Amino acid sequence: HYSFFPSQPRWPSWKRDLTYAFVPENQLTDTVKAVFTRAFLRWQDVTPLTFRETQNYNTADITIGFFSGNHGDGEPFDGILGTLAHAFSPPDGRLHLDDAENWVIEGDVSTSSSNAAIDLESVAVHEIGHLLGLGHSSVPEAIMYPTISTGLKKVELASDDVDGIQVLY
Ligand code: TQI
Ligand code: ZN
Ligand code: ZN
Repeated sequence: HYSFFPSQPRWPSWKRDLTYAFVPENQLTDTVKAVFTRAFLRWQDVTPLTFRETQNYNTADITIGFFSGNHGDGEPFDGILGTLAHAFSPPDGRLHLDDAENWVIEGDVSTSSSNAAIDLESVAVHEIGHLLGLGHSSVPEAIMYPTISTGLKKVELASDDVDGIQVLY
């Protein structure tokens, strides 16, 4: 079953059109950005929310970036595996990914699927769930289930994820 953060935070009802921006220093490729476009669409499809990229990092509701080790928010990354990414609950909007992981994008030959490969899109969909206010689910099929196998792609929302997000929005 789905869960929420304590006190059930969510984006306010007057803010249904959310903007997101990538950390400018990361200089991410269009391939990486497209992964997030797809991940946001999963949630947009089942809520009244919309997501749009903005170039204005300072005014974006949601910010996304890759960081390594200690990056200033008290939740340092730990190198390969362990913590892969984290996102803060609404209305914070920060989504951070561990730059040390072997991130893989399906169909992108420049990302290797060697050892400890982590599918970027799967993690993006999960972390956006946190950004929107979902905690973890006890349903193994759910995107918000707190385990993923290395090399596995899991990007389709389960009915449990949809039920949970539709309670919030
Ligand atoms: N990062 C944890 C996560 O996003 C951070 C975390 C731990 C957390 N406990 C939390 C976030 C409670 C919110 C509430 O779950 S992680 C997975 C999964 C991680 C894990 O790096 O361990 C995914 C990131 F679900 F597969 F285990 C992404 Cl998809
Ligand atoms: Zn962080
Ligand atoms: Zn999680």
